Formats: sequence, C-alpha cells, structure tokens
Amino acid sequence: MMTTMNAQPALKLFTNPLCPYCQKVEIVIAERGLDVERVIIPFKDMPDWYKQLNPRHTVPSLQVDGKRMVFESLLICKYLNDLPAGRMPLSMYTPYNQYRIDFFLQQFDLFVTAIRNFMMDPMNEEKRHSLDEYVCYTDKLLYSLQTTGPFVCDDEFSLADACIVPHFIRFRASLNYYCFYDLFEHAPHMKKLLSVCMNRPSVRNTTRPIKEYLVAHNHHMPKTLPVSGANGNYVLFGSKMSPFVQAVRLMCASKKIKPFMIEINPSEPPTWFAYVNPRGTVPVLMTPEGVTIHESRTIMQYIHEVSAEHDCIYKGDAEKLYAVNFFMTATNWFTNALRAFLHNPTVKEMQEELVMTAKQL
Ligand SMILES: N[C@@H](CCC(=O)N[C@@H](CS)C(=O)NCC(=O)O)C(=O)O
Repeated sequence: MMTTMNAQPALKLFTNPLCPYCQKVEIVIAERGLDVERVIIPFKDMPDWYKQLNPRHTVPSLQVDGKRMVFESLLICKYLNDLPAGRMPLSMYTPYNQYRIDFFLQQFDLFVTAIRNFMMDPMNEEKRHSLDEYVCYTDKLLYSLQTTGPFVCDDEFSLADACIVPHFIRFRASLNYYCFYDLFEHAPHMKKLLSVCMNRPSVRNTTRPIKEYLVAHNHHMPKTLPVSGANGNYVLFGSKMSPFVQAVRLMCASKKIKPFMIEINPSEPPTWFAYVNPRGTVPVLMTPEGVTIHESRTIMQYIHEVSAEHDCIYKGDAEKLYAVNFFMTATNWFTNALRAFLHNPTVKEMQEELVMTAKQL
C-alpha cells in the first residue's frame, strides 16, 4: 500500500555511504519512502561539531526536527519504521515475528564479531575451521527460524533483513578478496537470503560499487596478506612461465586492465594458495567484486564480457564472435595435444593429433 499516513517530522541523517550501519538505515528509508536530508560525515577527521552532536563519534545518527538526536543504527531503523508517515512499516509485528527478528539480530552480532576476529589472522587453518563452524551454526539458526524463507520472517522483508544484508554484502566481498574465504560455502540459507535481498530496489540502490567497500576495508586487514597492496583492483595469481597466464595477461592488456600480479610457482605454491584454488593451477583472477574466476579460458571470456561495452568490434557480429570462440577452442585442443605429445613423443597417434590440431589453428 502506498498511502501516506501522516506528515513526517524533518529528518536529517548524518551518514557515510560506505558504512554498513548507515546502509541499514538507508534501506529502511527507501522501503518507507521517507524524505530525509543527508550530511556526509568522513570517517577520518570527523568534524568537532559532529563529535559534539554524537558523543559516541560514530555514524549514523539522526536528527529529528532540528533538535532531538537518535543514535545507534538499529534504534534509528526502529524509530524510522515506527514513524506514522511514509509507506507501510516493514513486517507485521506479530509476537512471533518480533521474537524472530530480535533473536536473529542478537545472534548476528556474535556472528559479525566472529568474522572480525577471523579477519585478523585469516591464513590460520584452525581459525578457518572455527569460522566454518560458526557460519554453519548461524545458517542453521536462520533455517530453524524460517518456515518457508527466504527472509528471517519467511516472505516478509523485515528489519532483521535490512540490518544483516549490508554486512553480508561487505563481508562476502572482503572475505573472498583478502582472505580467500567463501562466506556462503556452508550457508545456503544465508546465501539465498542475500540473493533475494539484492533484487530489492531498497538494497540495490543503496549499495555502492563493491570495489569501494574493498578499498575501505583494506586498512582493517593485516598488512601481511598477499593482496593487501591490490587496492581493490583485479588480482591475477600466476606464473610468468605459464603460457595460460601469459594469454590472460595479453587479454588484460588489450582491454586496458592492469591486474595486481601475485607470482605463484605452480610446482611449489605457498600453502595459502590452496584457499584460492584447491586444484593448485594458475591463472586465477580475483575481480573488484571479490569474485574468484578460475581457468584461463573462462577468465578471458569474463574479461571480454566486462569490457564488451567499451568494445564495439564484435557486438552483434555473430560470425566474428564464433571465429574468436572457435579459435580459443582450437587453442585448447592444440595445447592438450601438445601436452600429450610431450609425454609420448614417439606415439604415432600423438604426432598426428598434434599436426591436426595445429592445422585447425
Ligand atoms: N553500534 C553502532 C556502530 C556504528 C559504527 O561503528 N559506525 C562506524 C562506521 S561503519 C563509525 O562510525 N566508526 C567511527 C569510529 O569508530 O571512529 C551503530 O549501530 O550505529
């Protein structure tokens, strides 16, 4: 229902677009269609006048009618949700829904603390296992509260979802990018919740490009991590000796992408590389969305796709696209044949296969 219930008070939000706590509030504002003035507060060098307004020196905070201040993101969300103005409030306040929201949010705080602790020492095998257990536990807890899902209160997007989704967005990217840890590997219900939430305009329109979150997270991460200098750019794990890596580097160069290179010797990879790619092969590409892509061909296709809008050569040209795809497939046949031949150079079939695949090129 889109009816306006009442005139709303003047609302001024002191906020920062990268802050997850501020995004919770923005989601509620968007869901309710409230009219809010925003003042951006930098994290570094918060102005003194703001520190006086909010003695806790944190964002967000909300000023109502130029006087009253409301602090703490969850309390601000509740306040905005309870305002008798704007569109319908989030979720129906049945006692059981209220319990589900309160209980999950309470448990979720512990989950956030567990992730933060892990991020201080993410290459530690034991800590990875204990985070795995904590993620499984939290996912089961969510599942036990749901009857049908996908949200905490089933088909109703509630304050609980608004409050957890900004953390999911940031942690998923940072855990992958900096720690090589897939937050949702053991958490199908949380994964589903996030993907459904991302389809909501209130969540999508309040989410910044993921790279900005990665860059902002960098200074919270240990400086010793392999990607700590990557600054949210593409990261290419590879060896200068590998022709597959060379192919990806050429593709990157042709698309003006300059990945941060991490040299991996595939015959003696560092132990942490198993977290990036359990198969131990290079190249592997990490994107500024914190997504890991394996296999040179799929990496090259990905790079082609993301840069397609700047590149009109093949757009709508099915024949050229086919020619490129066929050439890449034929390259694969050729390299496989070459490998087989090098293992068994005297076998006639191997020689013939090599000649045949070379001709296709
Ligand atoms: N419990 C607070 C946490 C807010 C918070 O930690 N905000 C961070 C930005 S993401 C902040 O203002 N940090 C400033 C600082 O710690 O100096 C809330 O929910 O509002």
